[in-house]
Amino acid sequence: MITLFQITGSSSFAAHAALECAGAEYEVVNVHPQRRDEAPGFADTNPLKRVPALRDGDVCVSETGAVLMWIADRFPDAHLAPPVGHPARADHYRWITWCANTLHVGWWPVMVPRAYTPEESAWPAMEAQGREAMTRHGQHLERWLQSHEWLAGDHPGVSDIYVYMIAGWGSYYEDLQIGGDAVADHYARVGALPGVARARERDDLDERLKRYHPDLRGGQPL
Ligand SMILES: N[C@@H](CCC(=O)N[C@@H](CS)C(=O)NCC(=O)O)C(=O)O
Repeated sequence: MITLFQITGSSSFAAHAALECAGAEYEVVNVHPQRRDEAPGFADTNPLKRVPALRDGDVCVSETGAVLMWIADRFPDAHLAPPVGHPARADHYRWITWCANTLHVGWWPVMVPRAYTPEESAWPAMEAQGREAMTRHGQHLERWLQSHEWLAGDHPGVSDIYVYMIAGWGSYYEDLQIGGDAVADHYARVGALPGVARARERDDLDERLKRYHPDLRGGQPL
């Protein structure tokens, strides 16, 4: 049995959506963000106590990109990644890695500048630089999606789901859009996948990835 440790509406959403798209049998353990020690098995699965973390038999996987690649390889019939050796496999590796090392972390100066410095006066400049960087990353994505339906190969895959989640967080900011029409169309295509729609519902998220109940995680008050 696969166990996904998650915090609803957080970075674990992509893993949840990938498991749904894969048709996997799995259970979720809802981790309370402020009481992470209470989730049985969580610290053993990811000593950093960050989500997503996945246990698959004796295997423990954490880090969003790694979890997504694990799920894609574990369920090859779901075509969530081009096969090993296929030229599009290179795009799969590239986009997953880019999401993990650029797009995902690109949000942090915008969302949590205080994590970088306690100097409150520096936060606005940090946020402004972060927004500029996110705009550039959106342009990079836009260029690729202007000529590609999916990020890697002919099927929607885990790299599409990762980008969907990270670009979707742009809806928290009315004045910051990631990419242009091609990214928006891709967002709509990925969001319409039945597995993604089911995960959204289970994570209590609307179509813009906003929480219906911002003060709840896994049904529990924050
Ligand atoms: N690099 C990690 C980041 C995941 C992450 O930031 N998870 C958040 C929830 S959105 C978390 O658990 N943060 C707690 C912490 O960093 O201590 C990944 O890609 O999985």
